[in-house]
Order: sequence, then C-alpha cells, then structure tokens
Amino acid sequence: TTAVQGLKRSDSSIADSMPEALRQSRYHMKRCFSRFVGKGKRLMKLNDIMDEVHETIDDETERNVVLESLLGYILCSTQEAVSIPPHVAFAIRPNPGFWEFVKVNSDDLSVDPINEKEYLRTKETVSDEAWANDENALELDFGAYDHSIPHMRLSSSIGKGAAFLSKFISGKLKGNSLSVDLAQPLVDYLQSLNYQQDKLILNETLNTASKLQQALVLAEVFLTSLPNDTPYQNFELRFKEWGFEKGWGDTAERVKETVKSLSEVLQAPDPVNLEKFFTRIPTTFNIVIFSIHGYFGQADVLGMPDTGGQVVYILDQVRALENEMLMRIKQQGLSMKPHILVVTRLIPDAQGTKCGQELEPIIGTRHSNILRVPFVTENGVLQQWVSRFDVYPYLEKFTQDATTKILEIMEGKPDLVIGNYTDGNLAACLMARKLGITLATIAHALEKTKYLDSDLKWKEFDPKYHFSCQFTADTITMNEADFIITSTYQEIAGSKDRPGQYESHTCFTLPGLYRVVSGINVFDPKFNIVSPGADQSVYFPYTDKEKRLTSFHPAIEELLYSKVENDEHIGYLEDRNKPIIFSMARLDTVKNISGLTEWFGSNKKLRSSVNLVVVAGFFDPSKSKDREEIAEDKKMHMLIEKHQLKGQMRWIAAQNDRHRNGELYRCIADTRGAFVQPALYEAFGLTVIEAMNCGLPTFATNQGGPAEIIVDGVSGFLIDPNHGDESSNKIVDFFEKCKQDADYWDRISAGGLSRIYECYTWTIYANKVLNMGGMYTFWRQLHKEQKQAKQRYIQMLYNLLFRNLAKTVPVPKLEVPPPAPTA
Ligand code: UDP
Ligand code: LCN
Repeated sequence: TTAVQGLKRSDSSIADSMPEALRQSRYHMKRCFSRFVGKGKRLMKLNDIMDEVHETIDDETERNVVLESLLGYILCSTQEAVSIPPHVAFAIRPNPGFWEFVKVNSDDLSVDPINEKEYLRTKETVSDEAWANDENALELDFGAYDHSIPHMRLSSSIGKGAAFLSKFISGKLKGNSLSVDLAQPLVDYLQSLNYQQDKLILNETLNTASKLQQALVLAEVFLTSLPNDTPYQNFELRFKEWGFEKGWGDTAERVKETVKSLSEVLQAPDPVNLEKFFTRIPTTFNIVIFSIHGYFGQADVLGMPDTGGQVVYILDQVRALENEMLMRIKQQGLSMKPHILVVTRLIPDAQGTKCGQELEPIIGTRHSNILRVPFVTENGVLQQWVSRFDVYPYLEKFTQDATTKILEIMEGKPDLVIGNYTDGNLAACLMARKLGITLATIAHALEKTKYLDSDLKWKEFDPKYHFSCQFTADTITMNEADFIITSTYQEIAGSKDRPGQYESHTCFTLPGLYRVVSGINVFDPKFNIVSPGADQSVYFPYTDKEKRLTSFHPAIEELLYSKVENDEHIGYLEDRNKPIIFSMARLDTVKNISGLTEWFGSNKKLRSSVNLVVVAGFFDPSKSKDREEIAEDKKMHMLIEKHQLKGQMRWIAAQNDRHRNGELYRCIADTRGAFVQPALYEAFGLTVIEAMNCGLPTFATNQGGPAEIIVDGVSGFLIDPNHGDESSNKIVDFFEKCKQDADYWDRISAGGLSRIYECYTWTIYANKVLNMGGMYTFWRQLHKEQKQAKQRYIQMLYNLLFRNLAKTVPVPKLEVPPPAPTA
C-alpha cells in the first residue's frame, strides 16, 4: 500500500507507476485492454471499465487480487477513458482536485503521460474528428494568468480560501523584505474606506505605514487613560487631529481593541489578528445581490418553475447579512443604514405574485428591498416567465438597466456585489467590472455535472438547454470572481469518487466551439465553503411545545388525512396510525419524487409499515410550461395507477406558506415518521436542513451536498438514488429498529439537531461573508495588475464568444400587446 499512498501526493506520477502495475497482471490486462479497444472508438466511464474487468477475469479471487493491487487503485480512480484503437487514454483522479492523464497502448501495454490538451483531443475524436485534428481549434487557458497567485496544495484545504489568504498575507506582512510592499497597500486600502465619499478610519495625513504606526501608539496610550465606556464622540476631535476618522468603535474599549489589532497586524501580523481586524473595520454598507430567473418573491412563488431554494436562501441571507451589518455598524460607532438590494427580473405576467412590482421591502429587514427590472428586447418588454435555460439574450441589457437603477437608489456604488446562479453571476460580473467593485459569486448548482457528457455532447443538448451559453458564462464568472461562496466541499471538489461541480470546469471540451485546458483551479484561495442555515424561527424542533403553531393543525389535518381529492391533494391515507415518510420538492426530474414513489410502490414491507406523503408541483400537466415538470407530472400519475397507491399515499400540490410548512414537518415528526430527500443529485438541499431543524429524522441522497450535511447513521441517513431497493430497505430497517428500540427514533432526531447547531446556521454564515468582503477587497488591490490582465482576457471572451452564443437562443415574438389606438 505504500505505492498507493505514494499516489496521493500531488507530485506522484501515475505514468511512472502504471507500467509496472500493468506488468504484474499482464495476462489479464492484455485481454482486458483488447476488450477496451475491441468495440472501436468510444468513451468509457468507471462502470464500463469495471464491466470489462469483470468480463475478463471470471474468477472472483483473482479479480480481487487485481482490484486490490496498485493497478486496481488506478483503474478505480479513473473518471473516464477513451478508446481509440490501439490506444486507451485515461483521465485519472487519485484525489479531489488532482488529475493525471495517460495513454496506454493495448498491444504492448506501454504507457505515456499526456497533457490536458492531448487528452481532450483524444476525447474529441469520438465525436468530431475534424475539430480534434484542427491545429488552430480555439483553446482557453485561464491558468496562464494565475502563475503568481498563491495556491493551496492539499485536497483537504480546498474551500478554506479566506483562512489560507490571511496566512499568506500575514506571512508577507512580516518583517521581511516584502513587508514594505504589503504594509503600504494596507495603508492605501484603509485610506480608501469611505461611506458615500465620507472618509472612514484614516484621513489623508496618515498615508504611510510609519506615520500610521506612530499615531496608533499615541492613540493606544491615550485610550488606556479613559474609562472603558467613554463614547467615541468624547474623543472624536482629538482622534481627528491625529489623523483618524470614525469607524474604530463606539466606546473607548472597542476603539482600543481595534487600534491594538491594527498595531499588531503592522508589527507582528498573524492570521488570527488579521481576520479579527477585518471583522472590525467598516468596509461594507451597501450590498447588491443578483438572482434573476424564476419568480423571485416573498409569497406564493415557491414550487413555481425554477423557483425553489435559491429564493429561500437569498431572503434568509439578506436578513442575516443585514442583522450582522447593523450590529457591526453600531459597534463601529457609526450610524449609517446598511442597504441590501436583491435585484431580479420584473415579470409583467406575474401569475398572481408580486413579481410585477418594481420595488418591494423585504420582510424582516429594516432597510433591504427587492428591485425588479424587466427583460427588454428590441420588441419591447418581455411579459412572461422564461426558463433559466433561455435567459441569456436578455442579460446584458438587463444589467445595464439594473445598474442605472441601483446607482440611483443607493445614491452611489455598492461595496460588494453577490451573484447567484449562472445568470445572476454574469450580471454581477458585468456590473462589478463596470463599477470596479468586489465580486462574489454563488452557484447553488452548476448544471454541467447534472447531465452525462454535457460538454462533449453539447450540440445535442444545446437546442433545449443552451449549455454553450451557460458553460461559457459560468467559466467567465468563476474566473472573474474575487471570491466564490459554496455551500459544501463537494460543490467545489466533489468526493473521493466524484469530481466537484467547479472541478468539472478544470478541463473540458465543447468540440466545434472551444476546448478548455485550464478553466478553473480548485486550489485557488478564492473558494470558500460557507454553508447556509434554515430560518430557526420557522423551522424549530417539534418538541418546542409552546412555540408550535397549533392554529395550522386543522388545515394540516385536512391536508394529510381528509379522504377527498381536490386541487390541493389526491390519494388518501387509509391507516392513520402508521408513521409518515414525507418529501417536499419542486417537480423537477432531478428531485426524483417519482423515484421515491416508485420505491414505495414496489417495496411491500415499506408500504405495510409507513404511509407516503409528498408535496410537489401540481396535478394537471397543462398547468406548467416547464418541459421537465410536465414529464414528471405524467410519470407520477402513471406510478400511482401502476402500484395502486391510493389509500397509502397522499400527493399534495406545492405548498407556499413556509410557516405552515414548518409546522407540517413537525406534524410528520409527531407521527414518528421521517423525511426523505431522494434526489438524483442535490447541490445542497435546504429541505434536508429544514427537516433536521424540526427534529425529523432525515434520509437524504448521497449524491451531492446532503452527503456532507448528514453523518450516516448518526444525524440521519444517506441513501443512494441509483439503488432504489437498497434505499427503500434502509428506510424499512429504520422503522423496524424503531419498533424494537423505542429510543432509536429520538437518538437520530437529536443527532440531526446537534449537527445543525454546530455547522448550519445563518449567523455563522453572515459573519463569514462580511469578513470575506473586507479581506478579498484588500486582496484584489494586492494583485491588481494580474487581475487586470485576466480581466482583459475574460472581457475578450465575453465579447467574441458569449455575445454570439446568446444570440442563438430564441426570443419569443409576442411580447407587448399592441398599443391601444389613440383617439
Ligand atoms: N418549498 C416549498 N414548497 C414546495 C417545495 C419547496 O416551500 O412546494 C421550499 C422548501 O421548503 C425549501 C425550498 O423550497 O425551502 C427548496 O430548496 P431546496 O434547496 O431543497 O431545493 P431547490 O428547489 O432549491 O433545488
Ligand atoms: C438550489 C439548489 O438546487 C439546492 O440544492 C440549494 O439548496 C438551493 O439552491 C439553495 O442554495
């Protein structure tokens, strides 16, 4: 196993160890490789490779010897292989973020290392030989601009960018020859802090590190002589004379702490102090958050097409950020009002929601609003909802219009802009570049990994999904972002077996369009895992008796148990003594509600021990314009029929009242039931943490974010959506165990809650994001030249590639009703 461990190091070379490994199993491997190439040119995945290994080595013991050897390790780490007889090219991923490419000759089993470009070209030959052989095919290489950026080295550091950066920066600030290079930028950065042109922290006189250090010494001595609770106003004038402006703190005690932490940063910096310093100084007052597609509103929108967790996330995020900003501003001794604007699309045909209203205050905040800006084309204002896959032609104009409005409403530039999803990230990117402000992006889910071979087969997908636009936009924005907020590790770098969503943009190809040899580096310190929470005033444990919203109970009783079928529910529950397994999601293919229905339908034991209740979508397929929803809807009806589920299953249409939904989770907990999230893939899964917050034992997909949220068997259970029988039996086992051990259910419920309190709350989130706002703004200035060079490259790609691709997306004709004839 030393050899295997050897491979875990980034500098290990599979090309070096593979020949010997092949030699050791030469007999089997000769046969195996001839099978690989036997079917001609083709793309293979891990399961195809394993199938061939099984076919060649009948004897199980012998096969296991091979699979447990170094060779087995290499084969099992293979993500993809391309056979072009007589060669097989392998893309091997020994660990998250680490890739190696080799080419093996199936005749003599010789091995050659190849680079990204050669691998991608080999892969392209499967679908487009002419392009693969074109010497001048367009190649994108973002890595070419990253040579002087510090990068992390270990898979385990991925996603801890801010911590890494503060180590790196404080290392540089230390009394070495570089200190001058960094101390001055820090002073310049502090000089740049302002609120609507009013200077904060420093005025022009303290413009060098040595002047600043002297003034800090004076200030500290002076502050020591004051009672701790002396208000800042009492010594404001004295401070001004020394060159300080407000923002240091509200009392002598706080000011002293801030002064000290800056002194320490300048004298003997360490990462802890640097991070503390960034929590102290006033950097962020105005934030713009872009979330464009779908119906963005505060009521009656959830469950509508393309409208799900992202809306919940952003509204909770705004509340958390505003609270944190209010608290910080007060502690900084300042009095301005923080302002957050969520910028989305105005949809004139608002379907009974407020999505046609331009400005709407955000409930639960004091100063934050939703700003809606319409999609405008040459033909006028677009009236109807459009799928997130079709929004590209409108984004540029949308951003221009939005920027004008934002500057007007905020009476100046925002300090930070945060994008959400491909469209919001692109708008945020365009605006941030224009205004020169710090850019953060959030993906929620990158589509690329959701569809098998979505890059190589982009031409097949493009008419329906416009992936050429989406992947281009995503690659552009992730490269332009100053920092990237992710909910989980897997979003960046996946797991041992599966590449991360961002990682899948490292090296990919859209034959006929461009080939990306270095799209993103997951070791870049811009990546940060900052997980969201669930609103704990809405999703609280079922055991909090006095808080329970009992007024909803009659309605929930009706929803779950009445025998009538109507617009809101179909099917019914015959035996109400059984626990309920519950699921709630949009009626999207990946959410796999139909999968759960199928598992339930075909598992007799499960059907005899529990009832199934799902909240999803609508019943009448003519109610949706969304292609996927319509297909899922039909499938649900078919399954209910096929398995004769009425009597054991209740299907409830989308539920929009989150307070009532919170109570619904708790009522399910009252039945000693469970929540099941069966998605084929889930980026994060807010319903998972909502259920856990309510104390409802949760089974969630092991494909994606939930695999990190839940510790299997402790804080819930992980299920494999691709193995329905195994998953439904796991649920059966749980309920059997509960029957034998009365405490088992409570233990899992409590395990879920403690997991939440430890890692998934909005307070933790807001604190981290605001610190990053300050830190990455500084970092941006530190590597300004390099950033500018990369921006020029990105801008060129936007102009030459993206804009043309966006033109290929059809724009609906009928937009504005013809103007009424004038009298
Ligand atoms: N939701 C809801 N009613 C529904 C379906 C979903 O209120 O009929 C809410 C759910 O409580 C959660 C969000 O929508 O807050 C869905 O977020 P999740 O991350 O689970 O999935 P997404 O829809 O974002 O992919
Ligand atoms: C979108 C998704 O698909 C979910 O997995 C997330 O939980 C949600 O956004 C919020 O980030």
